[in-house]
Amino acid sequence: MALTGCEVAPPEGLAKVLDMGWPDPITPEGTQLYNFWVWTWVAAWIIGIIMWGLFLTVIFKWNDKKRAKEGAGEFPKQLQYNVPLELGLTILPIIIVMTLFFFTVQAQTQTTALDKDPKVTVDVTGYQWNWKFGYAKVDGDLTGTGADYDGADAERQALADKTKYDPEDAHNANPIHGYSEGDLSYLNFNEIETMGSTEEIPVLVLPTDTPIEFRLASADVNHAFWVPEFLFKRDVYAHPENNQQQRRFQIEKIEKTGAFVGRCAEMCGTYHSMMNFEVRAVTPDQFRDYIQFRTENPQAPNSEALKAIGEEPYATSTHPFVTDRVGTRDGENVNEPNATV
Ligand SMILES: [Cu+2]
Repeated sequence: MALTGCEVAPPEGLAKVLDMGWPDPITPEGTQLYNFWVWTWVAAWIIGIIMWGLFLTVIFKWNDKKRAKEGAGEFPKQLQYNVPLELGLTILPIIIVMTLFFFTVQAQTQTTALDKDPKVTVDVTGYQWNWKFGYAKVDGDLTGTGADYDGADAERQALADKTKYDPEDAHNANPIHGYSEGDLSYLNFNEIETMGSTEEIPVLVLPTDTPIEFRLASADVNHAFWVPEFLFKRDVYAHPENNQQQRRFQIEKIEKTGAFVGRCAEMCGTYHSMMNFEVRAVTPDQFRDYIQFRTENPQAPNSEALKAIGEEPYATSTHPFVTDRVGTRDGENVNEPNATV
């Protein structure tokens, strides 16, 4: 067990042991959850060591064999009905549970709070088995023009809204609380979108040091949006509101630039494990150039926009997978990064 924690040089090494494999967080919310996790383990270890110590002391100091050897009587001195001790052993666990509860609520409240005044709002659509990202709103100081950017695609949204009801003369019209089974009106559509494919991992470009809102929805089954470095995941539902799910969550900021892998964390079918994406955190200046490039070049793919701001054009934290069944039988299921097929 000790050897599995190979990186042991303090202080980073010690943190690696205490965080039990959690990645280093890149958001304030992640840091809060990280600290909660580590300190819960510290408290658990302290209590565990005390309890094991007591068990072992009792087992070895006052066991029957040892007492027989010492020529002591059959029973040791009986110490039941010690009221202060029993009161203490009742109150102490209550204090421990209350302390854990307090820090749980604190971390959870900060993580799920929707008062972070987002400057960028991203629509995330999960589907079997990939992701689509779109920019719904970008604040004026991040657009390059000074004006707020509204990225909703009114035309496609209007088309989606039309799917809400079946024509009344259809067979079994409007079966779900009056809505059509094929209702897609809850999905969000954007002018600038980044869509994953079998050949290309979708790269979601986001600025650092900026509050960001994510709005999640699934086009089919349940998925979950998970960036390990956020130390947070949220289920992605179809009809989130009807399913009593909060589709929005916010982060105060991403604290450093870089490429961070994202994954689907809800078993969603055959290629669930290949449903990866990448968050590419860039500086606010780069992000401004990126949004400008994509609004001015609506036909250009995401990779070109990334190249234009001096970034790697394709995902660097993960790679696409071959998803045809024939090709995966020999275990060679890794695509050449970004090979064109
Ligand atoms: Cu999924």
